[in-house]
Amino acid sequence: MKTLRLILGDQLNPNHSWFKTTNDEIYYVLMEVKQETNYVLHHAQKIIAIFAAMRDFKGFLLKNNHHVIYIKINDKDNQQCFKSNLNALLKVHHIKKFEYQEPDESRLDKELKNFCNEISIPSACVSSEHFYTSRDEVKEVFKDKKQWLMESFYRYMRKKHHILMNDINEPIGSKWNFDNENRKVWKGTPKTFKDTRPIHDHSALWNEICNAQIQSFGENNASHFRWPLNRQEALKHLDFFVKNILVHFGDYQDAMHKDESKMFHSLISFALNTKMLSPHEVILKVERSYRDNHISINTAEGFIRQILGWREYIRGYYWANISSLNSENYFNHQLKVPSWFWNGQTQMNCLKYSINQSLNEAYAHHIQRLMVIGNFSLLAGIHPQKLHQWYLGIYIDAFEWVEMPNTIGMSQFADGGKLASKPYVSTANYVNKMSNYCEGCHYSKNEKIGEKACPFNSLYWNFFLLNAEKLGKNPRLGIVYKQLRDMDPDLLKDVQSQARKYIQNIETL
Ligand code: FAD
Ligand code: DLZ
Repeated sequence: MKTLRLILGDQLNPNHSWFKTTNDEIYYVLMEVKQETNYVLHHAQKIIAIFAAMRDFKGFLLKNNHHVIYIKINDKDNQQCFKSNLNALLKVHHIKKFEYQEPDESRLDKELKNFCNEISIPSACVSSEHFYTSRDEVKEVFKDKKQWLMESFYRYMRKKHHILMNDINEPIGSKWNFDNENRKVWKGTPKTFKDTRPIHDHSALWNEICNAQIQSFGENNASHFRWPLNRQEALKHLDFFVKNILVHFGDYQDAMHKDESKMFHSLISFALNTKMLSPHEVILKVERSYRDNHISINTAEGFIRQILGWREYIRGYYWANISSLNSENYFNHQLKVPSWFWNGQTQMNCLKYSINQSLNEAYAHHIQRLMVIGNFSLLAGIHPQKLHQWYLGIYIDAFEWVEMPNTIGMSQFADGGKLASKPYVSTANYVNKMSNYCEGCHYSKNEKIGEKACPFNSLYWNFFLLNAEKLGKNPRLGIVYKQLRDMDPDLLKDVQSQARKYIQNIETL
């Protein structure tokens, strides 16, 4: 039966069972469409990466003798949205059946379900064969639980998939979690690694994107494009990471430095999220490296937890909470995202470095996203969904299923604490401890009040004062509220007025 199979821009998995055999009756379609480039203002590199990777995938399909229909952004018949293009293709090619892989985003999930209900031919949705868990598994694990503790889900996953477990199904090293050993400050040694990712020239593609008048922001780096864009490149990059860099990942996971955007992080999130790499193979490679005595248990466990634990948990959380994630705003924060989030022009060094790096590379590591940019946004009172749009646009790896729970739940506590047991916020002290950002900063990390006082300090205390009703009884915040009770009331008043001044003048910080 003549069948049309849709492949989305983040479904570039050459090992999917769809591609195991060739069939003259099956037509694959990939589309570059403004519907997808324009739902949020995207970083230039994200658009280039998706289009370039989709075009590469077309090459893979053709090489393996599959029929491919590829709609480029400037093709004259491109109607710039999935539905219209699909309807046209069904007619022109006399298609008798339509198939697609489970989308990871609820917007597209609904759209494609509706499309299937509207057409008169049979249709089918198949698994993307990527994740360990189904959409509902995390929800099942936590049924009836108010708080969704990642750690308990992670242990369940370790046992279920027998990862880093001994013969009697106990965790190797007699501990589930070695996080306490992962908090080292980085002072220049061990040396970081030269960027060995491939270099592509995508200037011509960038011209096509510009000709299509797609709006974007950030550096395009088109002529010197550094992201792995197919499975071979991603595997080579992963192998280099596991062999050379991973050994330092655990120790310096939380460290930040002005001259080092990547530290010892893997930079595999784009390849994973577009499904060029599978989470299973990444985890098995890391476990093998531990069993071959190349890395310690704290390193192996720390890295595997990110993918087997956090990544799967975040996805389950997304599908369980999607109906409320779009409106959740526990603290009723209303501030718009300051314009310097798009140009990096702020006098706060930590934000200046983290945002400029994101603009230049479409990448920031977890602690920069959480404990610098997210930390500031929560303390200042930025509207969580507006912030979510910014995060969804700027990072190369940002797809709603993973970005939204991280932003709304983990970083902004906008779900009232379902995902995180306390808000991830800090004063300048934490940023100074984990980075060298405070050196040479316009603001003073040690001051709470005064013209040069670091905004993080007054905003921090102001945040807890303002939200005492919502947070005061949280057992994990007992020390914070005791410190507040012990503070001189006059100092507290000054701190609050300093914070108010900073919030009112957020554009000029
Ligand atoms: P590494 O530090 O090397 O970690 C290895 C892998 O673990 C990552 O590639 C990723 O697949 C997985 N991982 C680690 N932490 C998380 C997490 N919290 N949630 C899900 N997977 C995780 N990650 C995305 O993939 N896309 C996003 O859009 C995204 N948005 C984020 C927004 C905020 C506010 C925060 C706090 C975190 C966000 N993260 C997101 C999680 C994390 O920051 C990135 O996965 C990580 O920085 C990617 O870089 P890396 O590949 O070098 O990761
Ligand atoms: C992010 C993105 C962009 C920028 N462009 C396209 C596109 O033109 N065609 C496409 O199929 N997918 C694109 N994507 C990815 C989707 O927007 C979407 O985020 C994922 O498919 C959801 O899981």
